[in-house]
Amino acid sequence: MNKTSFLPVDFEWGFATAAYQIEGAVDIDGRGESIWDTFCRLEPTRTNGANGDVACDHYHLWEKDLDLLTRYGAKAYRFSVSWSRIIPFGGRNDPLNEAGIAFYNQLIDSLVMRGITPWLTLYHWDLPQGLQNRYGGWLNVEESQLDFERYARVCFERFGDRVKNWITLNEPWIQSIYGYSTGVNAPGRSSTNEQSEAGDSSTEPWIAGKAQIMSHIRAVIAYNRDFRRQQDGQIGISLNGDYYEPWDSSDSLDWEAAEWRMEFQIGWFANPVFLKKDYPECMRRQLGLRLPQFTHEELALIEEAETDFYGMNYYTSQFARHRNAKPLDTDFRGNLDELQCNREGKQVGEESGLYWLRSCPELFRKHLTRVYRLYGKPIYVTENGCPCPGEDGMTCAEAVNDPYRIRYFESHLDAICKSIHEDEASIKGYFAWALLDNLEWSDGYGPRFGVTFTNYETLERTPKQSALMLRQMFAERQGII
Ligand code: LGS
Repeated sequence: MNKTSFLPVDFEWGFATAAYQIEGAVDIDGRGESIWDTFCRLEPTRTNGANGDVACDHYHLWEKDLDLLTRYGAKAYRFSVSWSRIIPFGGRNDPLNEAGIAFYNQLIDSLVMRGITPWLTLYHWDLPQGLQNRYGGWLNVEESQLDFERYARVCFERFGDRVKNWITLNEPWIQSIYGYSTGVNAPGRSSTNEQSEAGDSSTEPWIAGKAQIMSHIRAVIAYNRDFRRQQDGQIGISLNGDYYEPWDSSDSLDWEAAEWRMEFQIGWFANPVFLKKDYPECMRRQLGLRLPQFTHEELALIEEAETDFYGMNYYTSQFARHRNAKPLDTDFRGNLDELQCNREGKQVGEESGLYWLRSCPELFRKHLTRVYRLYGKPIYVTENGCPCPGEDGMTCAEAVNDPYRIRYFESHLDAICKSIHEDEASIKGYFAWALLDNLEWSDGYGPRFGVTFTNYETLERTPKQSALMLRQMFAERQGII
């Protein structure tokens, strides 16, 4: 094995999932409703008729899923907690649900007994419907951050003796933009999409973004002040982000557009969280006061909150082409077009089973290195994966043979190694998305991201080749075999 393909022995690796995508059992043991239950029920066409009522029934079959992790040799497992299982109505004065807490306690106990490190995401998009009803959920910055802090504290108190790795929020960008601009995710608000609830896409995404930033900040402060000394863990946030190259590499405006695109996607959250400063300049310039300001008190909290790591969710990359016309009020990209071809007609990466996802490991390397240089925190890749071409319609026997996914993983691990060895980035872990095929949000059960095939009729799980190959790849790279 080439010297630059090595990964340190303590490099963390495993598989990831999220509660609503796998658990099912939505009305069992006192769980309260979440905005995703409502979203799927009210307008089933928005999710291809799918919902999370059963999903992979992980709530009942969790031991089988942990058996898979053991079989795959995973060192770690990233999962999310459903807020409304812990606090059915969600609020800081609402009662706890001991049965929900017990579910996660047994899961965590079993992981620890198996020697698998739990990585717990507090929020993966399933806001309690109670908070949506009570005050509009993420649109109420003041209330939502206090309720999130209380929820986080309950999790630190009840799970923190065994959980040492915390991710506050998953992809606040997607929650804000898909939930409040395009309306394709819960709570499905948009001023442009006719299928959605009427919302104001020129302001709401930016408010929802601020509510999540402040929620993260408060959870981090709570951890650092009251739990860190005793529990000795780490806490971070998972941000999505594609890498953007200029559409015309000889045009400085396209270079600028590519940079702005990444600022609108990543800097939006990473500036306050990691650099402890205001939103990126280009956002303020385009959005003006539609982008909410931070008050002095909020800036003091931002200053205090020390976040330990950057969780990176990465799938694909694109080209950015600047626009000359004045941006629409609903524009959230930075006034540019996103394209899969550059000016010379060169396509970005290699096609996968989803039109928006093209495999671009070289650009992943650039992305890792850029993020490390800008924000200076250790990176854990908290999601990376793909569906294979044609996998959507395959039988189990066909799908378990997944060389495309194996190559995707291998080439993305190569990119990580290059970024570590040649670009000196600090990258400390990798989670493949996903442990098993699951509910792909508004795309329903079509796209299969799992390393395990899920039969949605029988709920049977069958390992794909990539699951076992990943174990092999890490063993080789970590010098274990
Ligand atoms: O399953 C989700 C994966 C799959 O692809 C996971 O829950 C999320 O955290 C994450 O967002 N995931 C994901 N992201 C890529 C989203 C790009 C969507 C582009 C659609 C273009 C119309």
